[in-house]
Amino acid sequence: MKTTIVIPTYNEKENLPPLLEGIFGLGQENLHVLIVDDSSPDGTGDLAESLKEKYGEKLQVFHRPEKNGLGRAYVAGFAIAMKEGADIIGQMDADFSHPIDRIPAMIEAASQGKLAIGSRYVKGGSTDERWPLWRKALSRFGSLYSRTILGLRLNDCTGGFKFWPKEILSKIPMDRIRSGGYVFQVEMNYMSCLLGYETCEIPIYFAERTAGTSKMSFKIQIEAAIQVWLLPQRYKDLREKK
Ligand SMILES: Nc1nc2c(ncn2[C@@H]2O[C@H](COP(=O)(O)OP(=O)(O)O)[C@@H](O)[C@H]2O)c(=O)[nH]1
Ligand SMILES: [Mg+2]
Repeated sequence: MKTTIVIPTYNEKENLPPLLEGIFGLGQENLHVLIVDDSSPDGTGDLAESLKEKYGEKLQVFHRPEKNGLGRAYVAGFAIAMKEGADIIGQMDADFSHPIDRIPAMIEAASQGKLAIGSRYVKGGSTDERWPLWRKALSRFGSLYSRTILGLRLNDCTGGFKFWPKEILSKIPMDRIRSGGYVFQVEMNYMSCLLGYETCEIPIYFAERTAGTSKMSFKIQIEAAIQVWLLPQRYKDLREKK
């Protein structure tokens, strides 16, 4: 079974080489990585190209002309991964917040036909002690907010470490996604739940990045807060079918 992990990058040049080292060092069979870089000014895209020499066809790079949001980077990456025959499509951040050593467990869960979500808020999961209190509160609140408004039966609604069986991902109408930024994670979970797919939350420790900077912004947070309210109306047809 072919697994492709889609990794969006924007200014991640320090993280990319050790990240790929870690992922391919797992020795997991038939594991591929697709980097989606938004023309990072720090040269992450060129660096990714040069790493192809080391990893060969296991590493692919897709370049987008400008920074255009995490959600849109994923939509583009998912389409490529599926077109190239991936059976399982993973998604993870480039900054080591998502634990590489949980990848085999995530693939295992997805191979059973479930959406595997790396979860900070189930037993055994946690977030970095170094995370500032406001960031912890925001993350926790964001999850509860989405869960309550959308009726999601998930403990971690906003996390970005997920593995999709292609059977689920191919049924999600991604052309309807309007979220440009991080709220994309919630929108995808919502659609998957409306379509009746099962999820499996796998506990993770979410580490704070040690290199590079976060791209989270006030604008992204506002988009998320508003979009969550709009989703039920936007997917009324799917809700009614349920
Ligand atoms: N291609 C692309 N990647 C992005 C964009 N915004 C964030 N990322 C990447 O998405 C991942 C998560 O972003 P990060 O800044 O760590 O967000 P945080 O963990 O919520 O602070 C990282 O790999 C970023 O490089 C974007 O607009 N385009
Ligand atoms: Mg991060």
